[in-house]
Amino acid sequence: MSLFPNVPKVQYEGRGSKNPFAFKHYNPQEVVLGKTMEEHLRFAVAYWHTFVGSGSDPFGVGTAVRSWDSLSPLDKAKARVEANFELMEKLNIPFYCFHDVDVAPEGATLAESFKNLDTIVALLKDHMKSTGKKLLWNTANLFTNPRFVHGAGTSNNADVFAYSAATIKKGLEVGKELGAENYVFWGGREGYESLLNTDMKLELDNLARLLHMAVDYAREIGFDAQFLIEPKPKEPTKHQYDFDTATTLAFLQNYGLKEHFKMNIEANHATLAGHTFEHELRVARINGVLGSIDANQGDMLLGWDTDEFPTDLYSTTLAMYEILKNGGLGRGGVNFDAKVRRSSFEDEDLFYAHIAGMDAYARGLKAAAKLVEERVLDEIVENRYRSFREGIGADIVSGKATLKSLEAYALQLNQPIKNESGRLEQIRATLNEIIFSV
Ligand code: XUL
Ligand code: CO
Repeated sequence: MSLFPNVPKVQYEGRGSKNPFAFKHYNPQEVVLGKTMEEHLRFAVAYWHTFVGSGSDPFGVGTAVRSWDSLSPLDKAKARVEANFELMEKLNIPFYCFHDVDVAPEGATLAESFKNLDTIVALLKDHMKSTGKKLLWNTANLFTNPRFVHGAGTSNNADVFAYSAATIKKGLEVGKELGAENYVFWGGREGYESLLNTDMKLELDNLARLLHMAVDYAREIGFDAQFLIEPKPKEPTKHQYDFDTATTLAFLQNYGLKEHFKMNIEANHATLAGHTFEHELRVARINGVLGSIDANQGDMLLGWDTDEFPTDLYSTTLAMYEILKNGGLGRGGVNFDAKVRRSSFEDEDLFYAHIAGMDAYARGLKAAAKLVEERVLDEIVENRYRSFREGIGADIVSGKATLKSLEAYALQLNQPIKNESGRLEQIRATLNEIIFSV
């Protein structure tokens, strides 16, 4: 029985198609720079937004109208599994991602929660087997329940730390059971409200202890997923420890965890941290830790995580540029950590939203491939830094230069020192031409 009877299978019809249930740019088998679009993009559905999200906000209850709304918690969970695989099939999306509590209702005890999870995981496994769909990543929700009021791994309460550890242990077992390609850690409440009552050093040490335990346990059970850590500066906590990529990287290095983790970079988290998405991707890329992305976009007029479906072609182009320069995302993918607007409450909107996001990333990929192929930015950057390839610049780069030799050089320089224009307006015009040509 179909849960989305009004939605046909979505196919690629190409530019100019007026069919709202068709891709205009995402053509899975089209080859771009030697790989198919499907291989480049590895799209994933975010279970929480798509099947659990209701459209509620701090001022209003949910608006979404779903066929499973009136069912009991466990039947609702089962209906959502059906909905997940039908939506993935109709949209030709190969992967999905979930938190434990997205797929199965929490019980009164931890043991009961595990039991509910086991029931749904068995169902997910059956569907994965019959459809060939895969799990990009799973994670443990250590932020919604009131027990996490003071944090999870960074709680002041050791019982909460133990509960969190048990939940992660189960998450790793579930990941192994379902063949997850990655496992995500997002520290939703791993931060603080005020330093007045916070032992920052103990909290950070404990967070590292918990992550080391997870690394050890995954090894013990033979779960070989890529571990990902997802930075976010704030919300729900006022200050979150995994503020941005650079901060998270320093934490991982400080605690001997860097070799075990890569980053899951989310566009809206980047902008909340005062960065662009491409900045976060660049920092991850040049440090060898770009693992996966949560594809969405924020609203620059609002100061919170609006998790909109990505439609900004500038952003998807520059994101895909970083990803191509990274040699791809490896075992990672493009997870739509995005929700339909509260006013888009019909089932069909879930499909239109994914089509919009997939087409925006396909266009971003095509434009980025052109930038790479034609070496547009490479040439600009190479030319801009050419002074470091000869003379004194080459001495600096090779390590031959010292403060003394640089002083001798600087003393005989003609003044004023000559600089060249950065040509930013011209570069942006070129970028416009490329984005709108694909
Ligand atoms: C929250 C967020 C999470 C993580 C997974 O802002 O992005 O959904 O992606 O816990
Ligand atoms: Co996310």
